[in-house]
Amino acid sequence: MTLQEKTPEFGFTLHGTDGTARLGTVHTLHGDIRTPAFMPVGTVGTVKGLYLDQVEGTGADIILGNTYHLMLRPGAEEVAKLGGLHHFIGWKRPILTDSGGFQIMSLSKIRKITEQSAMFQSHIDGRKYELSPERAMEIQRLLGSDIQMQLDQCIQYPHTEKEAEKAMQLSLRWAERSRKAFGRQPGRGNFGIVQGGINPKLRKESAEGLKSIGFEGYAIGGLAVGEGHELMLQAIEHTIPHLPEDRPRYLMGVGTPEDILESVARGIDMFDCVLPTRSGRHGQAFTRFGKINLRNAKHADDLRPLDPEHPCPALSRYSRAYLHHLIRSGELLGMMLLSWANIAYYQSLMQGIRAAISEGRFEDFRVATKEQWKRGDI
Ligand code: PRF
Repeated sequence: MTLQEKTPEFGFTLHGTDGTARLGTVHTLHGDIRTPAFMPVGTVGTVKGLYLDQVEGTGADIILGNTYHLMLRPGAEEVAKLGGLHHFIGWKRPILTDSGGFQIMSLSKIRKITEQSAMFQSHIDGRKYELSPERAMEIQRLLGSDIQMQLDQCIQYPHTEKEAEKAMQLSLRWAERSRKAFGRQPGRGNFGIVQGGINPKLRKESAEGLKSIGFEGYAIGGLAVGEGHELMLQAIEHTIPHLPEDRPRYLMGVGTPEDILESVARGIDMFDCVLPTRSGRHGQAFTRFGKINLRNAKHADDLRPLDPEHPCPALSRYSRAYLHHLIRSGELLGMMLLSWANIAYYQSLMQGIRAAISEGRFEDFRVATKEQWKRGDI
């Protein structure tokens, strides 16, 4: 008798709610993702400065990769030839890939958006590329990612209502084409992306349009692009009621620990952001006691670790004086330790959030966590 393994279905289980905060699990081909989840960003196939063992050790269930970067180098067909992104980088758990829409806006030089596609010049060597919704999905299929994002158009803030409407409508038409191109991929999911700037009417129209196409999950895009914390939270509040309850909700490119806490309170399940790794490389630590800038001279003689009680050595083993010295000296180890510390802190924050929701004390947790950030450790 041969044992045949059944391909796991992609899906979402909502275990419970506490107010509008949700506790769930996303099921994928490469395993489960506990939500609310923070996804460390592994843009070019590496969470910058961290070994995968460290990423795993912090409790991350999923990492993110980027269509834009990987299509330029080493190329989607090349990654496929090497056995797919999981095999290439040695990560066995779920991977989400972004579609490229946002990176074209923020990174590439010349770009031209037409109904058909986005044309852009590589930020690496200036070569010209075309990315259509169909090609964005093809690339993500070649990479073998577990969650594949539709191609969308994200605009900057401030914007006019007309610009927001135009980008939202184009994103909706691209959503339909992306969905068709995704086809059927057992164990993998395709997420639509809500656009519409900060306009409630446009957000509603976008969410309802995506819902009628039907996706395995729904992302909120076009935020954290300069509008600020309060307007971002309002836009989330205007979007959430129009999204289905039985699908995961992903807030793209967000954010600070406070953004995450407040967005979870409003019903978001998934997050990604370069902030913990990028600011780690610049000497900034996120901790239970708030932000600590290790470049600051006041840490030069401070023998305390960032957080003596944290299980991650990056937070509990190395003194602030040493971290200060490493960062001031431009040492690789300083950047690596702070990136590790920040991802570890973010994951412990998510674990704390999940425990609090599961025990029905999320509101107390939210208030106490923010108070601790404000109080610091002195
Ligand atoms: N669209 C896509 N990726 C994104 C965004 C978006 O709007 C954002 C916005 N914060 C981050 N990453 N495709």
